[in-house]
Amino acid sequence: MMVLFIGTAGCGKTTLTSSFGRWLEERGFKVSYVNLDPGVEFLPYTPTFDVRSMVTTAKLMRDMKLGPNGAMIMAAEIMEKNIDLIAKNITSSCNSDFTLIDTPGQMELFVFRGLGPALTSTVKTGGRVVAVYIVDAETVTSVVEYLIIKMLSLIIELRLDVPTITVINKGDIVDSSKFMIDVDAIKRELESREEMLTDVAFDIVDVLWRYEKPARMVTISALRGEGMEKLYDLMVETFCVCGDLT
Ligand SMILES: Nc1nc2c(ncn2[C@@H]2O[C@H](COP(=O)(O)OP(=O)(O)OP(=O)(O)O)[C@@H](O)[C@H]2O)c(=O)[nH]1
Ligand SMILES: [Mg+2]
Repeated sequence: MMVLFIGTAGCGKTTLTSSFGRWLEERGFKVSYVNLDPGVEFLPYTPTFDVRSMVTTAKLMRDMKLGPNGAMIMAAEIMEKNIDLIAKNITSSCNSDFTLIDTPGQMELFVFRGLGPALTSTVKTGGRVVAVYIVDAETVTSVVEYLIIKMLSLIIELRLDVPTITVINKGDIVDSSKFMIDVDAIKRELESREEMLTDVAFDIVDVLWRYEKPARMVTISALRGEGMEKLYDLMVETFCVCGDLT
C-alpha cells in the first residue's frame, strides 16, 4: 500500500512519515520511504527514492534567480513533467508492505496543480493508494474550521481520486476534546452568524454528514508517535479489508 502524507506547511508530514514508518516497522511490516519535497533540508528517515536527486528548490533559486515560491512552482512543474520516471522509481523501490510518501510543504502545489493528480493516477494502477490529510491542530480554532477541514478533505479526495483519511496532528499541544464536534454544534455556530453563505453551509453540513464514511477523524501526535494505531485502523476501515492490507 502507498500512503501519501499531505497537508499545509509545517503540519507534520515529514515527522509523521517517519514516526508512522517506525511504528509499522516495529510491528514487522516492511516499509519504504519516499521524499517528494524538493525543498527539504533534513529528513528523519532514509528514503529509497528522494526527488532531490532530480530537482532541488535551492538549485533552482540559484540558477534561475527565483524566490522560494517561484522555485517551488518550477520544481513541481519539473516533477510533473517527469512523473512517469518518478512513479517508476517509487514503484521499483516498493517491494515493501507500505510505501510512505512525504509530499512538498505547500499542499496547494501538490493538490491544486497537476503534480498530485498526475502522481496518484500513475501509481494507483500498481496497487492501493491512500492519502492522509494532516491538519495542524493549532489551526483549528472554531467549529466552523472543523467543517472547512471536512470540506477540504473531500476536495482532496476529489482532486487526487484516492481514499483520503483526515488526521489532526500535534494533539500533544492542544486539548483534543475540542475536536469532538457534532453536527448540531456546527449548525448552532452557523445560526449565530449572519452571513449570506449560512444557508449554503447548512446544506453542506447535511450533505457531508449524510455521506460521511464510517471512518472518523482522529487526533494524533506525530512527534510523540501517539495515535499511530488509530491511523492504521482508519486505513483498514477505509479499505474495508479483512486480513491483507497491503
Ligand atoms: N508538538 C508537536 N510538534 C510537531 C508534531 N509533528 C510535527 N511537529 C513539529 O512541527 C514542525 C514541522 O514538522 P514537519 O514534520 O517538518 O512538518 P512538514 O509538514 O513536513 O513541514 P514542511 O514539509 O516544511 O511543510 C517541526 O518543528 C516538528 O517538530 C506533533 O505531533 N506535535
Ligand atoms: Mg516536510
